Amino acid sequence: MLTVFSSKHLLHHGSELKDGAITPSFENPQRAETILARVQSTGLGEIIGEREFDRSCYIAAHSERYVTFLENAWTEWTATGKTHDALPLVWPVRDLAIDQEPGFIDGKLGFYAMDAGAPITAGTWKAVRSSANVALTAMETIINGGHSAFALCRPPGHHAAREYMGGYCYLNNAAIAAERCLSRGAKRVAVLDVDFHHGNGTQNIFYDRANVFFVSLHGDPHVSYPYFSGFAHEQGIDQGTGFTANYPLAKGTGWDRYREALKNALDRIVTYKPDFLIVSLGVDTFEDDPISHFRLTSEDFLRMGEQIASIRTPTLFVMEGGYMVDEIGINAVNTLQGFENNP
Ligand code: OKP
Ligand code: ZN
Repeated sequence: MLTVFSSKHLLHHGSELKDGAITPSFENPQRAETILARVQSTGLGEIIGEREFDRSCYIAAHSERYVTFLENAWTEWTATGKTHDALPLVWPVRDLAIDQEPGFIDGKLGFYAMDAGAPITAGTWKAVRSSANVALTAMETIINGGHSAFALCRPPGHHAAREYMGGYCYLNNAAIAAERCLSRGAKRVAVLDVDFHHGNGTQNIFYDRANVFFVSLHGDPHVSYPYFSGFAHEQGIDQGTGFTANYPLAKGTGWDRYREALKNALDRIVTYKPDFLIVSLGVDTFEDDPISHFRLTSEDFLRMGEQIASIRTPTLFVMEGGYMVDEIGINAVNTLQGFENNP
């Protein structure tokens, strides 16, 4: 399988607000480097760099003013004399005014963020753009006839909505790739999100759409981040009704229960008859993940890949989460090898 990767991800390394303290982010550069090393040592396939894409490709999935905010945020932040990472500190919840963009960076950070888990650093925008370009480059090879590809994206994207960042995510790489398929002639695209956390951003972008079927398996939001999204009753709205499917799973879910839910999700995707499948591949469902609580083993990721391959649809894998860095390469590449080995 072809891998697309950009070293520009190294430009992004920041902090997060966790358990009441500012700490180095679990989402660190070593994650992508470890996956890359495993792609190389297993001989998964060719590795290529990313192409440049026009910003209109990002605006297909995000608002123009949000992309402009991301481009300028670091400059506006440092213009106030600050030198450390930018994190938001006030959010427009419920009845507060959301009718206009604030005129100052502190206000903008809260306006365009769902949490304090997506720091803006000096290199963030360059890394974020390269991550989206990695997804677009890999998608392009499938649109042009390839059967599968791996976008080794970092930072991840599935918590990024049309107009906000959060949960380590800025641009929604999977959503941007899905929009690209549609603009290149696809009629229907399915996005299968197997990251431990609900892909609220992808759901938000496609919630009222029938031409993108979003399906997510994740930790029950009653007790798991992002808490405010991913319940089973969230199934889409207007024309999109029935084209979002959520499978919240209990703490401690292991392969037996996961496999059943995945089978059900894949059956629904087959019924939908998508031209392309995009997998938001998070491996934080691993038993030893430090911030999640499912119990999949490294072997289980092989089976997950086999099961995804069984629907015989051109498939783009987009890297999302996974924080047990020692095993992240094994688990991610096992999924891809499982996919390739399916007879
Ligand atoms: C990003 B991705 C809970 C802390 C949650 C944010 C997690 C973001 C996960 N104690 N922090 O979906 O892997
Ligand atoms: Zn996750």
